[in-house]
Amino acid sequence: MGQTDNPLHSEAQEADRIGPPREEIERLRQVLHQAQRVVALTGAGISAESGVPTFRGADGLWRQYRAIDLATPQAFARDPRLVWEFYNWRREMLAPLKSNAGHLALVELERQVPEFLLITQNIDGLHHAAGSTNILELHGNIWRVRCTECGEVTEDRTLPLPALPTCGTCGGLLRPDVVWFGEMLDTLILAKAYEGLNSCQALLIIGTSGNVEPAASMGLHAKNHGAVVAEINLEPTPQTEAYDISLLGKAGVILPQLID
Ligand code: BV8
Ligand code: ZN
Repeated sequence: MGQTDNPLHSEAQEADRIGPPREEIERLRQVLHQAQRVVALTGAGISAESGVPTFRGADGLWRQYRAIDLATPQAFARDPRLVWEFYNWRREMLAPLKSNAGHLALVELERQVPEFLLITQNIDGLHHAAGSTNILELHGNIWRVRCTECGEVTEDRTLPLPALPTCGTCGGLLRPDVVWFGEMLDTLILAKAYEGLNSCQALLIIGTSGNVEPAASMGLHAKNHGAVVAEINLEPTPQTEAYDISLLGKAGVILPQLID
């Protein structure tokens, strides 16, 4: 497909307009039919069609709200009120949003394949809301809070939470139960993720720009362990060349075509 004469026509728009080639979709459908164990790794792109801003998009959280500066333990130590203002704003924005066809297609896929594991980088809880069950939340969940003193973790959907919310058990300052930049991921969650990546026959990587580690290296890890790796994304990523299949377009349009 040559470049169109209209310079404003971005590659992503073009890809979205025509969709991926039918034979590539068919090839991936075959792989999924034959696979015993399938893993899906998702990022912000799968929630974009629900109205959740991604991180790097034009309206992205990192452009407008310096998310990468606020989503750190240093920022929270320096100004917990500002960081809570950021998370309360995201909670209020997320609260009315619903899962989309992409999330629902993964619920259906979980029903169709013998063994399915969903690894998500998203903290919005939309996979759970859609009905997925075997989920690993690599970066936590914005609807859970954790006490910085006693460590108690609870789900709290209060909108908004107080400016500086405190623990019901010990009175300590609460923080969002998410993984910030520079923080280690939960070791048990990571162990389960790599157990799935080591043993799956097919890995779908959906709606992630492949910039944030350790998630960004999980595709290559699965490929080195013998999996067929397929990327479903609006645009190519730094890892696309290394994968077996690349379907360019919207997750909510492509994923339903992969299931019966
Ligand atoms: C760690 C929760 C070990 C919080 C998130 C220097 C200093 C310190 C650390 C580092 C450093 N250099 C590297 C690091 C490691 C760092 C990292 O990777 N940094 C990056 C920025 C370089 N990683 C960490 O710190 C991790 N911890 O490594 O521990 C360690 C310990 C100490 C010191 C060093 C190492 C922790 C990372 C977790 C951070 N927390 N979220 C919050 O959200 O508030 S990350 C957050 O951003 C998300 O969870 C997500 O993971 C990430 C955004 O990425 P994406 O999901 O890919 O979203 P993005 O917008 O980028 O892309 C969307 C894609 O979808 C696009 O490609 C778009 O085209 C596509 N798309 C859009 N619409 C659609 C679509 N596709 C399909 N359909 C559509 N409709
Ligand atoms: Zn406490």
